[in-house]
Amino acid sequence: MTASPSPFPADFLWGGATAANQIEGAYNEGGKGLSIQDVMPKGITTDPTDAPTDDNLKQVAIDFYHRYAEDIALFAEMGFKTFRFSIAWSRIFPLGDETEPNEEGLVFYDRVLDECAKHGIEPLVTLSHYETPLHLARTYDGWVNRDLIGFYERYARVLFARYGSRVKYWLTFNEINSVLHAPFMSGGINTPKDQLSKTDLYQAVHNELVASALVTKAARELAPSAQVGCMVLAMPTYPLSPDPDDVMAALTTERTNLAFGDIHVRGEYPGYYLRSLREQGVDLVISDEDRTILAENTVDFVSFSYYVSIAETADESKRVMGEGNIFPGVRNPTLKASEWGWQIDPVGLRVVLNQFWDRWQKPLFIVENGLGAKDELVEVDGRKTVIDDYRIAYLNDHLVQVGEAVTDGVEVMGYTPWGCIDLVSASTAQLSKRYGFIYVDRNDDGSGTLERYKKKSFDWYTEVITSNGASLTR
Ligand code: BGP
Repeated sequence: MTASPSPFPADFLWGGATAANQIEGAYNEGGKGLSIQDVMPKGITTDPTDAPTDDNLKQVAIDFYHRYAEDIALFAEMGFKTFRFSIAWSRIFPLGDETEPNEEGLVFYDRVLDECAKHGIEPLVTLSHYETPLHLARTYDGWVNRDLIGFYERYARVLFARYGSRVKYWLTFNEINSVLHAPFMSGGINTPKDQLSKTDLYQAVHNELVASALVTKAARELAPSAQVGCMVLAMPTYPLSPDPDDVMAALTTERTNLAFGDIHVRGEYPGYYLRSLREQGVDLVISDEDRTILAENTVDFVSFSYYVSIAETADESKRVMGEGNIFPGVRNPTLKASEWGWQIDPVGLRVVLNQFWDRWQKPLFIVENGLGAKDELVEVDGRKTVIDDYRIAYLNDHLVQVGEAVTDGVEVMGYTPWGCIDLVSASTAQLSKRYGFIYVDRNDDGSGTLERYKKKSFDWYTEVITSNGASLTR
């Protein structure tokens, strides 16, 4: 155990990350419309229901809608410099295609921002985090339809005009590359995945990319001091063996994710991506105006989630699949996995930081990382807590690698571990898959008091932030 000088810059943004649909609850309060999450009671593993059902934990989630002040105060107690949350599109535009926003929804986020300001916490806001208004999914087939671009731009303009002077960091689409794998959750695409044509799917991707660039442009007009980043799901992909065919296979798989950063940073479709579209028989509608919008409105920074790395091989017989975040990958035999089968690879975070920096030379923001685990609430010295040494070890080891990347010369803006307070899981809609520094007393069957309890990791993270990373165990 050594306390060496910290490699982290003095203005490093330590914090935590959440999403509206996973914390707020109040799914039908304050004039909110339904979102796609309101018909996904079991996460992405099952088909959406026709209408909301009582077994959907997200209807109450962790009740952040009513407890935000208490929760933000707890984040402040840990010393958070930043708090990542998303704005629920359906609170602002309940159907999504209205022309006037819902004032009550805007007021709620005014209050959240006031609370952040009170504690000197810099908000980091995601515009769209897997919560497209349901009406846009059911009536327009979500992002397959170009009309969504206009609806999203209108929504973003309302937010920039209202909050632009108070929010410096904005993210356009959470894990934009996940639309290829989870079209309903990520792209509000109502057509079932197995009936969706490749052309429709990639057209939806294109529409989101154009929308991302258009709102970047809008932010520059309406909120000139703001910075806009893309948000990609990062999954470093290693060749399963040194066989050159495996190396090429790994590169090809990884490029299905890298393309999204390439387009956001370089403002054009890379050649390998166009080739892949051609070979899949995909015929996209891309206007000259779209090309100009993409080229002229590239991002200020790149943010990403990182939980797992995967392997890849050209040899079909060796493609033993493991779990991944949203989509699976070939299992890496050298790594251990979480209780949910996600392989744990701290060095992969250093790899991806270096790779992205070398590739794009844009500041990088790690806006999700963490360990989903089952926790046991115990009593220590008359206080309820969780002794989550496994979570501390996971986060410590990943942060040590972030420090290494910083020492490598990578520009890292900050680190917001996922689910800084326990929340409903995106993939499985469970509360028992816990990520937080703060335990929330709510169970998968909906029982529980919603009381908050500080875990052991709460004190650990406080120390990490106070020491600017010097307290990490290397
Ligand atoms: C990311 C999502 C988050 C979050 C996280 C953890 O893909 O952006 O919303 O949920 O993964 O995944 P899960 O909740 O499935 O454990």
